[in-house]
Amino acid sequence: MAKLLVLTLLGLGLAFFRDYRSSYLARMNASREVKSVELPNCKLIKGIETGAEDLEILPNGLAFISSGLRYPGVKSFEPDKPGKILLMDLNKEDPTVLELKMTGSNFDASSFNPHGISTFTDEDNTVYLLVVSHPDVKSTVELFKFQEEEKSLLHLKTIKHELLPNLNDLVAVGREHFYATNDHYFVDQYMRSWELYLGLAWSNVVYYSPDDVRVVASGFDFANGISMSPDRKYVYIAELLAHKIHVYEKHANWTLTPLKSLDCDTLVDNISVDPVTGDLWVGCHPNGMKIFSYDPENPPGSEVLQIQNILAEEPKVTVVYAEDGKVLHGSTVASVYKGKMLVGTVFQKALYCEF
Ligand SMILES: *[C@@H]1O[C@H](CO)[C@@H](O)[C@H](O)[C@H]1NC(C)=O
Ligand SMILES: CC(=O)N[C@H]1CO[C@H](CO)[C@@H](O)[C@@H]1O
Repeated sequence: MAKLLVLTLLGLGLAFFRDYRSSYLARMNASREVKSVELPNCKLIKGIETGAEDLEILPNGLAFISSGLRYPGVKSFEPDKPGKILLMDLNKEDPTVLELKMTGSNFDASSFNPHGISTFTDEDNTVYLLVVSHPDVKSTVELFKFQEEEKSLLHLKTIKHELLPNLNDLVAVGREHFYATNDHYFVDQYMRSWELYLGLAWSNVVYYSPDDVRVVASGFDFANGISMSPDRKYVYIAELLAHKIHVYEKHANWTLTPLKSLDCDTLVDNISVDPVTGDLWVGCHPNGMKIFSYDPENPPGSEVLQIQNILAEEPKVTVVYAEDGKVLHGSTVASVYKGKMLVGTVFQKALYCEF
């Protein structure tokens, strides 16, 4: 009898883990093949070899690129070097990147570990750059003022808060005012893997302003990229491991209410919104498993989706670019400006394309 009980318990335990394992593989979309979609006029950007995890293009064609992310469990080609912010002028023919100097008396550039970024332009046309950073595996938002003449970023402030424990990305609505995703990846080594493995969906979205901070959406299986419609009425959130883009309605009191979600066949990372057309451009991982266990012989693939009319009953989803990782390992973000497109990756290169 006791033996039977032990066997039953063992069986139940195995079944439990088998279920979780298969759901884990499905969430990671472990075995999807990538059908290649090529673009004719693309080239790798010189000077980007350690990732371009996030990027944002200003309406005037200047692009900010965050490079050199060190993320536990994910490959880094320069694990001992601090990250940096690069600038690229997409109005130039054959644009190149330039590393922005970072200044400010209270800023420690040696522990800078940039992740998601967002800009805010005020009435005087001053551009502020907000950067999620992970100094010593913690999470902060670093606020910089962009000084175009000097090609530098003046550090103004470090923002930390107990409701911002493990940040991924943010979208600025003011100078010190944003929505941010906590992917819940940076809890600790042990919990991180179990949460990811079991799909506990502890990830959330937080509204931050200097005098009001609150969780405005929760229960995500790894909330990743966050962005906003050009009319600022809707917030878009990418739920990486559920393969979904969520649309939330934003209210005057900054609360968010869910409006709809769109299923994608891929792990959705960063979302950028074309300020002219309102289309969403999404950097995706067709095979999430390969991101977390890097093998140069079998690298993670890349995929870029364009989503038109997201509010319509049947939005139009186009795979603009896809390949098996020979060119780009694990695309995280894509953004467009006047017939040009930039595609970034977690830890490797970036691509510049002309349509
Ligand atoms: C915020 O505004 C929405 C829409 O007007 C309303 O439904 C909600 O109750 C408000 N929430 C709070 C906390 O004020
Ligand atoms: C393991 C797994 O769930 N793989 C899926 C990845 O996505 C493709 C396309 O949607 C599915 O056909 C696979 O079954």
